[in-house]
Amino acid sequence: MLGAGDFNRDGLRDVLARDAAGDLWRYPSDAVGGFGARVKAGNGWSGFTAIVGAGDLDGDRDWDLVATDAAGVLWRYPGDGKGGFGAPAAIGQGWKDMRRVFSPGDFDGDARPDLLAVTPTGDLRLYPGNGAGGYNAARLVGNGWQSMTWLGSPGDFDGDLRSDVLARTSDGVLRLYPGMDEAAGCRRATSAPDGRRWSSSADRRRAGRHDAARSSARIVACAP
Ligand SMILES: [Ca+2]
Ligand SMILES: [Ca+2]
Ligand SMILES: [Ca+2]
Ligand SMILES: [Ca+2]
Repeated sequence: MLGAGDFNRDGLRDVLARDAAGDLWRYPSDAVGGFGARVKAGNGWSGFTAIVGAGDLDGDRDWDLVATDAAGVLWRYPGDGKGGFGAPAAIGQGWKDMRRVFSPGDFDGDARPDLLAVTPTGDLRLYPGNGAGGYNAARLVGNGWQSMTWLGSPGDFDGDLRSDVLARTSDGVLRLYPGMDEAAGCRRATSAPDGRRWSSSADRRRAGRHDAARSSARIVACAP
């Protein structure tokens, strides 16, 4: 499984998966928690070391993919809004040894989707989407991330309108790393998930008090 996004513009998130032959398949959501029949989305994808649903990277309202190859080149595959992808464009290099590449969505709060990557030495780098199909220069937002056994994004989990990151530590603790405050950098993980905290986030979301949530955040670091 490679990432989710609405690649055919029906308003429902799809899932992409690559099979052993290098074919790319799209599994459309059936809107009731399952998937419809898979649809072939391309072939020749076997050479990529990472394939990531990147959000709408180029601003044309269709979901795009980014992929890294064995030579370390980062490619953008523009979604065509019909479940397929247009001709790729090389948008970066030096990605050969990244341990993990994923898109949390908009992590820094500028409404453009971003990319996060863990380097071989455990640095967590934020590549802010530039709204024009590429990424601005990376920002170091944490270190020590090589010890994480899983990384991903649940979207905006805490209701502050920024996408967040979930990480599982080597001792099995799941941590939520809230999306960045643009003015001050990255926030420390608040806690392992617990029911009370999540329900208070839901309450806050329902009340629409996003500004209060933001101003109460104390930004210190993204390091685990
Ligand atoms: Ca869809
Ligand atoms: Ca796009
Ligand atoms: Ca962003
Ligand atoms: Ca958030």
